[in-house]
Amino acid sequence: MESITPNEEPVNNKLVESENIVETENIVEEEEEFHHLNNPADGIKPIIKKYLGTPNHADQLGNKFFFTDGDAKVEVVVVTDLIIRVRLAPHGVFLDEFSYAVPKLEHKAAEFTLFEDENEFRVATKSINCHIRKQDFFISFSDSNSRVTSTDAVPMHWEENVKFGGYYVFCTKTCHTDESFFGLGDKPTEFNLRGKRLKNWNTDAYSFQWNQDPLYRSIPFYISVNEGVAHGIFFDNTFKAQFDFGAEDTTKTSFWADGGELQYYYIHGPHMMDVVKSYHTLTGTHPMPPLWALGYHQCRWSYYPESKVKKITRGFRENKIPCDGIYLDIDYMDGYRCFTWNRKYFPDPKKMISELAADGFKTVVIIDPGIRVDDNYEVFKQGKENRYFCRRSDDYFMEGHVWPGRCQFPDFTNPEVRTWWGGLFDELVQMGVAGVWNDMNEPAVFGAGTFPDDVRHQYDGFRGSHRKAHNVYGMQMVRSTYEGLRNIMKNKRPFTITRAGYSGVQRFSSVWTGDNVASWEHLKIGNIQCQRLSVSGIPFCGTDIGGFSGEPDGELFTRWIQMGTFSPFMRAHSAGDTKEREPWSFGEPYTAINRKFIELRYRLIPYLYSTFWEHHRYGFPILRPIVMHEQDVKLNHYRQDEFTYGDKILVCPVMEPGQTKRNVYLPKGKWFNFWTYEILEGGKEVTVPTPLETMPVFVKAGSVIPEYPVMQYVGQHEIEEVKLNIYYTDYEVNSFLFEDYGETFAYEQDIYLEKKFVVNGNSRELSIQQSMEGLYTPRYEGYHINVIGLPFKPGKIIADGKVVSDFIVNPDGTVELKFSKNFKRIEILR
Ligand code: MIG
Repeated sequence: MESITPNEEPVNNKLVESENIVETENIVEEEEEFHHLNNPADGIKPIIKKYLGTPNHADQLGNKFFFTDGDAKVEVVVVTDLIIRVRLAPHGVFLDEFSYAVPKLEHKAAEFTLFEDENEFRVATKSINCHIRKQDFFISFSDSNSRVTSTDAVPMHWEENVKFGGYYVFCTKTCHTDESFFGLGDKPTEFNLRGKRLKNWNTDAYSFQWNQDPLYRSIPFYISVNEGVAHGIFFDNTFKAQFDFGAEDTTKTSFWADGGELQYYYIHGPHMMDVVKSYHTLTGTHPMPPLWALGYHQCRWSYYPESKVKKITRGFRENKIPCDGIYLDIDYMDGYRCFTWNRKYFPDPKKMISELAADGFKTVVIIDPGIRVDDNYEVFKQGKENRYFCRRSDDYFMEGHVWPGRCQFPDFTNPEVRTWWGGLFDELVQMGVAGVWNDMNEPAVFGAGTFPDDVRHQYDGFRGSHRKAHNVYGMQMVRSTYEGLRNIMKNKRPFTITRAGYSGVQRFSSVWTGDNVASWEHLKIGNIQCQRLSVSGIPFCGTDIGGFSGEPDGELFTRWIQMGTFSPFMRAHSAGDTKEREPWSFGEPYTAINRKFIELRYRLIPYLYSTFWEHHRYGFPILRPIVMHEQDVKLNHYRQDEFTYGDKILVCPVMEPGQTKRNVYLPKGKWFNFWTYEILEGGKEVTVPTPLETMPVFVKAGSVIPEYPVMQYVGQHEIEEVKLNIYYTDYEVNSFLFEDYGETFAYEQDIYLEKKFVVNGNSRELSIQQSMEGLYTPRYEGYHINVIGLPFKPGKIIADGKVVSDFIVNPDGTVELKFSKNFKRIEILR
């Protein structure tokens, strides 16, 4: 009989059957009693969704609770006080526990209890409840104030996937009128996902467009905000999956996958920030990047030969535009064979890389997954000998065409392959390569798009076809890269960047948003994507500044540099068939403005680095959308232009040509215009002039913003003093400064310094207190303190009990003084 379920979509593409669920079950029972003796095909029932029945039983095993309707089983695991995991086994058999996203499931909840009454079972932690309704197996969650945050609209269900020999698995929850949705990684659509249906299947999406779906990454994690309360759902299933946020039916939110388990984590808020932090406790955070990686990176497809690379790097130094990273795209290789060099273009790569390094440039090289089938090529030979490449299910190696021609592909889901691959970087590292760029790892295959479904993967011993491994392939590739580099580079932090990824990829890599286009629309898309990636657990992200394909004019390029200054990752990149695309390529006034902003990037490195620490250590994102600051204001659920960079700096990129002013929303509180020091009251929109040489940047009152002197690259010279910009406040505000070696893993042994500043003031005085924790001692001795926005003329300054007579009051009212980096308290008095 011909399959009635098409390959792509469940046959019942409607998420919710119109017929009553109970009735469906009756039909099933009746039919089961009837036996066709002569024509078995007559007895085949149409494929329909099956729903959980009624829970008749509960068992407890430690922090795990099991409920069953007699056949299907549901497991409820208390992970922390705020996180509960739910799993469904349609016929009572759970899969082995294994997840690439959650390396180790911690059991941190101290208290949890199972309650039962006539209506429900209830698993309760100190802060949340998971209710299992007896009448219909509806699962819902509530907080300790009995406020229900999430509830099933129909019981969890499944449908036979005959092409797979397993089940599509579904979960459908109630979607409230005012509910908004955020997250899901890199989707190029409105920031608020309400009303959208989206798919997760890593895809090479050259010149993608607004609303195109899916793109390169699969992050099955979303945050709901309803009536001011947030919760998250992390659907840890690597199969092709979909999410529907009230698109098909405005009253329902669903997520489902083509196979695998229905397994999700409910993550309680009540604040969006709490949800993101908890998501990071499951999937991990980004390690501290090498400090240089926070600088500016220059890329192109491709800079070659060596003389061209040198011309570009010289261009930066001659134009006095800071730059740290220089990239070699695929043409550096010999016939696109990974781990080889085209010796005609690069006769002595080691020498070139060390010369670049002497001039402050770190070389990053691209490495793709496709390995050319070529018995004279060492990497292929090793992979073939050891059977490291992916096999089809009929047991021959899977082949596909990519840049090198006919290729086979390492199975990065095999730990042995990852170790081997990681070791291959040895020579590149010995040559001085500082970072690796992983591309095409969706995986992309010319023509076919990606691997066939039947390709087998080792999946860390848990076995998988490509259906299951596809979305994690890229993540495991960059994991292998990162772990290999880390091993080889010993105590030095590697830099990695990947195109594809799955939840948890942030433990191993930064990402860029892929092949965007040089258009104003793409500037907007990139702005949204970076904010979205940030709340989806991927902090170190950026766009191809200028747009990968097409030609930006000077204005668009400059506006993009401005936005990129406030992207966690800042890299310009362009396709091979485009015109020169360096920050000086457009002439004046663009070059000067680009320089000013890239310099600003470098000045703010200690601020960005401290924010990175907040991410790494505490799970805060680097970019924070407005809704994350004020989720209780419904209008903020739709703001997607402005965002904060860390906690203290608010920016709004200019994303229209010729725009001379624009409105910017400032959250409640007082803000300083970064350029003019004008003080503005937040909680409303303000109109800001936006001539090309500037963009809206605001600093929260009371902030201490640390600044490094402008250098042409990180570490160009020893820092003699750190500037602290202190913005006046009349309420107490805390700021942080994180310092360490900037390139080693000593921070894992607590060798770092975490400084805390507390600023407070009134009409007569301003005080700044500093406290420190940690074992690191920076080499500079003093601070250059710059106090902004004092409402009085300072008469006296007292630092650690002593009068400071040496200070300057500038015409703009700022006050400057120098003092020891070890100060405890400075008071500025009228
Ligand atoms: O098929 O390596 O997104 O950044 O320059 C194109 C060449 C392959 C796609 C990447 C792009 C890179 C390009 N790559």
